[in-house]
Amino acid sequence: MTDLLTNCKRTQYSKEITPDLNGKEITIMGWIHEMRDLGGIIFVLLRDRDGLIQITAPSKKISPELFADIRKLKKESVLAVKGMVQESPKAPGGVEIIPLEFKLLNESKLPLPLDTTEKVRAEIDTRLDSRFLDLRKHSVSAIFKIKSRMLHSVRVFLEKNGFIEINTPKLVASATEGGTELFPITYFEREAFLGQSPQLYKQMMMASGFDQVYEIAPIFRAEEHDTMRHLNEAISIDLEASFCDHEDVMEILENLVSTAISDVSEHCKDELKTLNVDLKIPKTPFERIDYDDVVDMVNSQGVLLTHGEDLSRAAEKAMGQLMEGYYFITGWPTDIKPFYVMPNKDDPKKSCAFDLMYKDLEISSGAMRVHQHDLLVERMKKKGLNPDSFNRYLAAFEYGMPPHAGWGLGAERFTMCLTGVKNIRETVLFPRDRRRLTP
Ligand code: AMO
Repeated sequence: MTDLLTNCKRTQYSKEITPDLNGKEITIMGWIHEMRDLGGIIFVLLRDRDGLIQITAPSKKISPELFADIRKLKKESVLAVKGMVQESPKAPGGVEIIPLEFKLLNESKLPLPLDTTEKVRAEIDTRLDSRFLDLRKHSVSAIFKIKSRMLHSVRVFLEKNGFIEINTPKLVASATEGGTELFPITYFEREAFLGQSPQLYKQMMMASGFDQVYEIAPIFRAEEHDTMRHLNEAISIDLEASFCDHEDVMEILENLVSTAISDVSEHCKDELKTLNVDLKIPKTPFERIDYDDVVDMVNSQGVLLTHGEDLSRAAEKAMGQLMEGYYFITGWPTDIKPFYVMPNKDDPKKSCAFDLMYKDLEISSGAMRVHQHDLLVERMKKKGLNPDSFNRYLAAFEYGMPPHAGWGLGAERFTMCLTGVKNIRETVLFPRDRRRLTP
């Protein structure tokens, strides 16, 4: 082991170094963001997770050896700097550090595959190829701090409301959301699939009497299309609740969304500022628009939507033109929703399914579920599915399945709403799409 960190511990992050520490000795650690050598004075901008701090090395104030060593430093190398805080209105944050000594913890190779100072823009593919470097940019890491806070507040909200976190298998035997989006894998002697939704398991947990459950986990979808809204691996925030109908879980969803937004706007001020986002906390209840009215609204925009069809991208965009913030689409035709969705009892052609939209983006879908065994079998057959391949799931409906409802909320799509980014890949550390399996 090296003794690089012996007697060398970080005392502060950059953003904790404020003018009131004037004259104090501190130790900071980070990467060299930029170097400016003006001959008699060298400025080193050091970057850590939360910000930048200026190290000012004037030849007249520090030893010639230290000055010469600083001059040799290279961009993006990792440093520990011990120095004296000095108030300086001209420096970023109103302070600078006069170095007393430093340790070069690791040197960076040059040239860099991309510019971490964001002066030179790089294409998304170049950025994703060198994602570890791309993530050093504060405008990129801000997205993940917001995503992290959102997931934290979702957990806190659900725990406060009596939900139990569950973990369900991701290696599964059958489809839930329609067969074409499955990734087949070899499971010993058999074929299996990567789970596209915890749907069947979260429903079975209702038969187990867990009452209210949630799961935050990956879903895998073999989406053929290369779009700004689709990933092949995404994180789904899934919820299921017993003795509830679709109206009940829509209320939970809108409260969760507005609580998370309010929490992010309170705790991620710096990140939102970095991203230039003015986050508005939406008022609840969100507007509910019936599918029949959506058809009329879309058609009124000159985009053709035939009754009974799912929304095309053009139809979503037409809705986005008309709707500002968050809204639900309810009363979906039963025929275009999965087998587990409960038909409306007064008008079975319509269902108890809903989507939550933000402008033109679907961020969640859910429904009251069919809890009656025979109706479920009938629905499967109608969808061309073989009930025999679902026998373990169906058994859960024969021995006391309570009425229940739930939804799935895409963590990345919700993060797009919070951060204003247009490409969903921006919200994933290492995205998986049709063309990308590394890094
Ligand atoms: P659905 O298939 O609509 O419903 O998925 C729910 C939400 O998950 C997100 N999502 C995706 N995000 C990025 N890339 C993808 N390929 C992708 N696929 C889905 C979206 C979407 O709204 N079992 C039902 C949920 C339920 O009824 O409880 C389901 O999976 O934000």
